[in-house]
Amino acid sequence: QGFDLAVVGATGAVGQQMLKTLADKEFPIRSLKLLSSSRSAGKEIEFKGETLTVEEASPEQFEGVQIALFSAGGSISKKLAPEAVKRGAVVIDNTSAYRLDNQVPLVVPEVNEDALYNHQGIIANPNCSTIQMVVALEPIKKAYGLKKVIVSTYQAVSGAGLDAVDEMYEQSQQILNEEEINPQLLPVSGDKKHYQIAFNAVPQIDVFQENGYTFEEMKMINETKKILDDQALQVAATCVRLPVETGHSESVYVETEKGGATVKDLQGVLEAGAGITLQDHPETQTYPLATTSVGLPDVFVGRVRQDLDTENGYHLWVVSDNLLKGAAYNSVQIAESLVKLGLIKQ
Ligand code: 11C
Repeated sequence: QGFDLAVVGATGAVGQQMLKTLADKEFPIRSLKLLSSSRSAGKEIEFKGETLTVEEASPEQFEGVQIALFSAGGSISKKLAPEAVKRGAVVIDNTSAYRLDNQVPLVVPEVNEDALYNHQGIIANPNCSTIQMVVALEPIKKAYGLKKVIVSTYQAVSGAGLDAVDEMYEQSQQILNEEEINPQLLPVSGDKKHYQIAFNAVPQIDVFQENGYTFEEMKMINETKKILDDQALQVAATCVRLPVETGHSESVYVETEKGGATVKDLQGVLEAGAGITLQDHPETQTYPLATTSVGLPDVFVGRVRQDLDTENGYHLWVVSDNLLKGAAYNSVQIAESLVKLGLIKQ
C-alpha cells in the first residue's frame, strides 16, 4: 500500500522539512529512498522511527520510484530529473531549474492545481517568497481582479540553507563577544563579496541580473505572472535578507482592476481564501510575525489597509514559514493533488 518515493536533497533545510511533512501528513508511502549529492551520502536520517541511510543520487536510483521530490540544487535537478522521468517517476522539483519552462506546470495547489493536468513528468514548486504572495493574491484576484503588485520582502536566512543559518548565529555571537567577524557566505555563496548578516538588512538575495534586479526579484516577478496566468500583470519586487532564522515577511502593495472594495471587504475575501489565516486586529496589536509562523503551513495576512491616494490600492503584510508552505509543504501538497486528481496511481 502506498507510493514509492524518493527525496533528493534529504539532508538539506528543505529536505528535512519534506520528510517531516510527509510524516505529519501521513502521506501513503510504500518505500522511501533518501538521496543526495556525494557530499551528504552515508548520513543517517530517522523517518517514522526507522533509520535510513542517505545514498548518492544517480539515474539508476530512480528505477521503481513513482514520486521524486527534488531539493538538492538546480544542477542536480537539471541532470537527474529527466532521468527520473525516463524511469517512470513524476518529479516535483523545488529548484528554479524548470520553473519557467513552458512544458512544466508551476504549481501552488490553492491557486492553480488544474495546471497539473498538463504535466509531462516534471512539476515545479515555486520560490518560497513567490508562493506565500500568490496564496494571498489569489482570492483578491478572484474577487476584484489584479492590475499591479509591488512587493518588498524581509526574508529569513534559512532560505539560503543551513550553512547560512550557522553563519548568522556564529556572527551574532562574535559581535556580542566583540570579536572580529569574517562573512564567508551571505548574501550569496560564490559571489565576489560577502556581508555581515547579523544585526543587518542586506538588499541582495541571489545574484544580480543584467537589468539590475536580483535573481530572487526576477523569480518573484516571472513566477507570479506564470502561476496567476497573467503576463500583463505589473509586478515589481525588492528582496531583502534579514537576520531572522525562519519565516519570510512581505509588504505587498496591490492595485485591483475593480475599485470599491473596503478594507472589511478585502479582509473577508482573504479570510475565506484557501491556505490563508487572517491576523488583522490593530486594536489588539494582532498581526503576522515570522516567529509565530514557524512550523505552521498557513500563509498569514494582516495589516490590510487602503492606500491613502489610490482608490483601488491596498497594502498587506504577508508572512509564512519559508521552509514549509514556501517549499516542503507545497511540494507534498502537489503530490497529494496528483493523487487526488488521479494523475498518479498506487
Ligand atoms: C531565499 N527564496 O530565501 C530563496 C530560497 O528558488 O527555491 C529559495 C530558492 C528557490 O533565499
